[in-house]
Amino acid sequence: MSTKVIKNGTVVTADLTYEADVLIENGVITKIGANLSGDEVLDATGCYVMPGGIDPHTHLEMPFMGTYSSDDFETGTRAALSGGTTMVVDFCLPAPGQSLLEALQAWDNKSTKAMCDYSFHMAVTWWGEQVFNEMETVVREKGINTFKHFMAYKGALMVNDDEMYASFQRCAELGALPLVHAENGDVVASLQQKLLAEGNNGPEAHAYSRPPQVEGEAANRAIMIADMAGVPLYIVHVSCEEAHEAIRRARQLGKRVYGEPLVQHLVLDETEYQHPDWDHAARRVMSPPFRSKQHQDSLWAGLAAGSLQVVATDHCAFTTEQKRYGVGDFTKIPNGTGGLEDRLPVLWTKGVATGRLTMNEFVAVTSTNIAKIMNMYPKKGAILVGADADILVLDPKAKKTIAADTQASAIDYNVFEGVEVTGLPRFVLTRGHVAVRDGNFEGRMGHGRFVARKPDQPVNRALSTWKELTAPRKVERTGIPASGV
Ligand code: DUC
Ligand code: ZN
Ligand code: ZN
Ligand code: ZN
Repeated sequence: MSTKVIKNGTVVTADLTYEADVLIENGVITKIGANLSGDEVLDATGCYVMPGGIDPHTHLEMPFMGTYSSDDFETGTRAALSGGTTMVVDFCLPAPGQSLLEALQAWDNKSTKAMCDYSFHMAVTWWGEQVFNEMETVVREKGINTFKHFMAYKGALMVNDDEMYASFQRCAELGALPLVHAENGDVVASLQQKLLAEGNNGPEAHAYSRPPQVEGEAANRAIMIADMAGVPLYIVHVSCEEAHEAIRRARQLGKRVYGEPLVQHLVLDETEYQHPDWDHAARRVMSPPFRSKQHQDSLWAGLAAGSLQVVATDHCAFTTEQKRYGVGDFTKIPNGTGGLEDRLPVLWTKGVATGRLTMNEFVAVTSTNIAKIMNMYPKKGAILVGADADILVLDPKAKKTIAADTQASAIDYNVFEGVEVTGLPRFVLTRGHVAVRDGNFEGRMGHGRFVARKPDQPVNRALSTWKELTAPRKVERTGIPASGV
């Protein structure tokens, strides 16, 4: 069996930085140390050898808002690998009323094209006995331990509080982790109608219809509901101080609540929606929308302080033609932006190169923390003997200007167009196979495998807050007043 060795690099993990060679056999790291040799040498002189990025939030070939997101498992995972991300966790989205297992079959079929490893979250888009029962199969037989709940998209994907509470309790029983898209869908729907009635139909109105308060309210509500269900909680795409504040406060009280900002929200702001070009603004329509600088500062601070743990993309790419479904009515612009290829270089440039994040924090928020929260550490997210050889060799001196013309994604623009980035992959390995070599793509369609994730990691078994498990006491009364009238 042929071996590979990554030589002369500096290993950077979530907690250590040191010089070492890394030996790979059969897709797994088998030795880390000085002067290792192997059949093939990958020279990492001047580079950092890190766990490949994990993007815990993608929507590939997903039916949504009357169309399908345009990156599929081929172009999406090609984009991922091109930018140093070696695993994605995609959302399996049953239509309301559809069987979870049937939806999962569709996702299994689509994902056979994947070039890197992948896993799924299951969305709970409706509630009933069938969902309750199928959740157990999803966890125990299908290797999925995370369930997503939309608190927005009223009349489509949204679940109400009673459904969310029931599903959270089910997650607690199964040792699974609930995820929420936290926005108050009722308030959003009513703001949308008001804005349209006032003649505000352009893409800027999308942002006005989803102010930070709708996110802050929903984040607080989800945290309290999780607390009552006795389950930890993961809040996706945290974009504002109001939601971050709710997470901070919950964590300070001992609740296991995790927050995931997106690289887009860290770097791009609400002025994008004021652009005179309709296409420019519409291409940036996503939910939650981009915010002001003050919110960006809050998110950066949260990553440094540890109150926010993960940086994702919510990669849900639509072409300009698809965005134009919303000409004359902003509520019909398909929500979503790309970012899979750009997440690591943009976060390195705007985070590590500016001093806002250390290199170790960079690895933690782009890979290791995600692997731990999602129960796949240390198979993923680690440079350790026995870990999968999903490795990014990052050259901190390599530079490029982000441009749609040269990207792997299947869409015709890039929200980071013109941003100059440093810190690019010299090599990217997916389970030991070289997918990027000196900037050239060598990935293979169908190489990716599904990563099953178990429930009941200790952190997921813990109650949201510590409680002594005693049954509530029913009070026996002798004197019962006669009913009135
Ligand atoms: N937000 C988006 O912008 N797109 C996909 C789904 C979501 O919640
Ligand atoms: Zn969402
Ligand atoms: Zn423009
Ligand atoms: Zn999403």
